Amino acid sequence: MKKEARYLVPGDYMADPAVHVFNGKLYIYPSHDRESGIPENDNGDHFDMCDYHVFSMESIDGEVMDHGVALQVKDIPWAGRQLWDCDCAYKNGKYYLYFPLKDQTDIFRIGVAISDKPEGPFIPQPDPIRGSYSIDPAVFEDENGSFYMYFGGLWGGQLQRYRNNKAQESAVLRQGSEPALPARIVRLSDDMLGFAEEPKALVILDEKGQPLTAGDNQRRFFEASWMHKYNGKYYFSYSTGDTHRLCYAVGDNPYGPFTYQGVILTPVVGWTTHHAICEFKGKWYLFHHDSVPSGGRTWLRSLKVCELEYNADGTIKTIDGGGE
Ligand code: FUB
Repeated sequence: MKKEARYLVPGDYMADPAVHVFNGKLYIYPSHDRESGIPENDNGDHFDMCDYHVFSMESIDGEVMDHGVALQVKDIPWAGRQLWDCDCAYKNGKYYLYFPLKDQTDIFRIGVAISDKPEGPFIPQPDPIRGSYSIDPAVFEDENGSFYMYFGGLWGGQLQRYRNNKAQESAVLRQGSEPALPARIVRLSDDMLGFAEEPKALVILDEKGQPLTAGDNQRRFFEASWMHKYNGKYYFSYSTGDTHRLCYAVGDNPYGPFTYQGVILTPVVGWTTHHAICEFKGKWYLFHHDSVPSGGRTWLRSLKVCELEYNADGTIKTIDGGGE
């Protein structure tokens, strides 16, 4: 592919890609942005998405096939509102779509829906995953066949409501030199429908081995977890939210700790930044989004892909997002 990023779905607004290779093809699981008319606020109410489409590609420069509606809010028994970033995993002949959605009390939970095909349609389970909370599930299969979910997001993603996996009476955002609120990691149960353990904190350390602090908003975790493995190392990547970067940290196992390494993507046009990293036919790609085609409307985002390159020491070459 050419060096510039390519817009993948020019006729519609798609964001928050999760990407996997299934049956030799790339499958993309994005959020489906729409104009709801809800004013923009820090709670993210303007991200009022109500369905998912799945896309596939046989080559990185080729046609992007839209497989149509894969799951919609009105078919989810426990639904309140807002289908945010989802992800998909394959095990034993079934595809599992993991999605965050507010329940009828306006609390984000993570649900799972099942299909025989990577493109769906997906049939939702009657209830959200027991013990789940917050947003942005990313599911990673390790080489031993274990599946792990990384999740969490601050502000509208409600992660600040939880301590030790329990909801607090009032949400507290950490400040200054306090350790940053961490993303969570949990191993999935063998049937893929639940958590096999209590979710754990995912700690990101600085170059001195100290946890990143809440005040370090150029580097600390905010939302949009992704995990990939490169040369035997575990690369946890994420958005810094209010500083609009995609950053990464490297560890020796799925749980970490992870050591901060640097910036993958500088800010894009639009408030949010979100991504997936995937190897396909011997090259690595960064799937992400920006709000250029919508004229900067942050809730109407467009899906993009560009090549991602590593240096010889395993660090990732920073990509220019073209924003501020
Ligand atoms: O799409 C809604 C939210 O915006 C996602 O869950 C976040 O990661 C951010 O991209």
